Amino acid sequence: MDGRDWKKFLLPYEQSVEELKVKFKTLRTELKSREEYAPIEFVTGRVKKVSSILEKAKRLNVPMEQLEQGIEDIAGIRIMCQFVEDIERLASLIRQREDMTLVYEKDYVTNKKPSGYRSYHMIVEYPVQTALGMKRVLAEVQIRTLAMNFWATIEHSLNYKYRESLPEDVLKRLSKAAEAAYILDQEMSSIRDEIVESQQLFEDNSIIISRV
Ligand code: 0O2
Repeated sequence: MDGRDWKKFLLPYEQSVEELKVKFKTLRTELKSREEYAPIEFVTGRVKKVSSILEKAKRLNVPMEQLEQGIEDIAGIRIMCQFVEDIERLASLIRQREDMTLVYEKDYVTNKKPSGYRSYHMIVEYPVQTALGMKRVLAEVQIRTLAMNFWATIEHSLNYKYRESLPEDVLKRLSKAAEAAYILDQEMSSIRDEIVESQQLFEDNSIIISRV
């Protein structure tokens, strides 16, 4: 594929990422305005870089004509939550949606990766309306806490720098940091009710102040 072909190939993925970001951001706003607790802190999304698609295809032995089925995270959505409990609540909201179909789930929250990585992955099929008609694309929705995201972001950038051959001492520190992030999540969960109540009070107060 040349540059123009890649551009065309990635169009439905770009559109899907944009639409899915809007949908999850809207879900957050809607839950908040119903005065319900929203298990979403913030949402990001990206389309995988061509070099990264090719690298993964090579690693998984996916032929070029099977990229659409073989690489499941070309369209990627990341949803950050405050508490570990929010992950399951959000996953169940996603399972109930009628605008996307769940294909399968990978639970790296209970089963962390050897690297220390923790996150909940849901592979969904999303029907996107293009100028040429409807196209079903695969998208990966990653759900994680703020602490898990902090760790994964740092580890990802270090891996990028060292090209996956991290020095031993950095690996050890990362492993300790993953443990610290896990403990932080547990501590926050243990005072979850107090935190949620105080955040709601703060929001109610801000509404009263902005109305005055
Ligand atoms: P990009 O393009 O840089 O955003 P695999 O990729 O095959 O090793 P697996 O189990 O198939 O792993 O994972 P999956 O569900 O395909 O998800 C891959 C993505 O999950 C990665 O995208 C990361 O976003 C995240 N991820 C998985 N493992 C780790 C890890 O050990 N550390 C960090 N920081 N992130 C991880 P890419 O490949 O980074 O894509």
